[in-house]
Amino acid sequence: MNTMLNCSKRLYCQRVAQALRSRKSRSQKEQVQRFIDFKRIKTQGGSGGNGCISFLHLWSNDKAGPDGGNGGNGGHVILKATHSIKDLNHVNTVIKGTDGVKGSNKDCDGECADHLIVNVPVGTIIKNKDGTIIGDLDKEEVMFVAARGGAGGKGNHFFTTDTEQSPEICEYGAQGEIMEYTLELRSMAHMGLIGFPNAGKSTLLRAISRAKPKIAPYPFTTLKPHIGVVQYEDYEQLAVADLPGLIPDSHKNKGLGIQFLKHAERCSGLLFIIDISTPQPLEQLATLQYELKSFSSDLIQRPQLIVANKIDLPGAEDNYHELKENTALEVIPISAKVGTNVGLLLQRLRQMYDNEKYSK
Ligand SMILES: Nc1nc2c(ncn2[C@@H]2O[C@H](COP(=O)(O)OP(=O)(O)OP(=O)(O)O)[C@@H](O)[C@H]2O)c(=O)[nH]1
Ligand SMILES: [Mg+2]
Repeated sequence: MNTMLNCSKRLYCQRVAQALRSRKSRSQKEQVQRFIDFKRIKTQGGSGGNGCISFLHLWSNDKAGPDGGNGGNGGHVILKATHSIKDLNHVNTVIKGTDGVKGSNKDCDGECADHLIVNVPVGTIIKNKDGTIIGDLDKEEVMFVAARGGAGGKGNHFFTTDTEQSPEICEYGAQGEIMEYTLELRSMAHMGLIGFPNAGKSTLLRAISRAKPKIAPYPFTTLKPHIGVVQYEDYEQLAVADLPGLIPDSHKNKGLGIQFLKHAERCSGLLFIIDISTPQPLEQLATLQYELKSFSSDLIQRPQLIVANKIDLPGAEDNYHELKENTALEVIPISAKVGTNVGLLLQRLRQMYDNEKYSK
């Protein structure tokens, strides 16, 4: 415990903003909000309105000529980047644009449909069916036309010529484009919690934020990422992602595999959560690092910190010393369940975040 105290003393000497713990009680609602950072969507532009065939009859002139109006154009489906939303939860998997209105008699053209604007978070990457990146919405208000609406059909008035004074033809409105895309978020959180199933990742996220991931003593409780926000006294906010558990050979797509590692790729820093109550913590850490390295060499270069969780359990102290002595990275012993050293961890997180921010 001496090392723990020294570590905390050193940190408290440097002035770091304190993390705020919310005093407001957690909502009692059962529904849990998951964070969606990847979605396949199908978009269809609105169809154009049909043209009209009509001939005008007046009291003075029974054959006053063709007066069929044109149909209106169908609306496009447009994706627009905005800071006001954070994930792809609300984006429907099938998005259909509005149809144009058909033309009518007395040369009335149908109304063109409004474009359908779907908001997506800033940092959304758009890939086509082959996986090629075709759009990157990296700034507020940048738009991407995901499917064009069809043009409106011409009415019979349009087809009147010198030789054909009463055409009985018109056009159908064109169908809107049908496209398929994959939407992905470039960045999901500042820190990602990486660990084996049951290491206590969800318990830690609950302890430091208002997020409500399910906690249970069996593996793979968490199947989709959850994001929690840590608030600091200087109003800075740090997003932490609770990711599904990783198992050996994940990079070969075992367990939740590649899907999991893709979530990890969208976090700027990595927090390795080791269950320190189980023997051979070094092996746990080596496996986690090997999996990340095998997936992407860039991933393992990100800022990282080791969290030795469950320090309250018997035997944990010895395992902690074994881990600490054999790794060059900083190890912080905590108990997410009891709350030991959680404040210190939050300070350390803030330091890492500040270092990253100011080094850019
Ligand atoms: N004694 C003790 N138990 C803990 C601690 N942290 C978590 N646990 C317990 O460990 C079990 C697993 O915790 P979770 O938070 O669900 O683990 P997880 O890493 O999110 O697991 P997956 O979602 O399956 O990957 C639960 O029964 C927790 O109560 C701790 O610091 N001390
Ligand atoms: Mg979990």
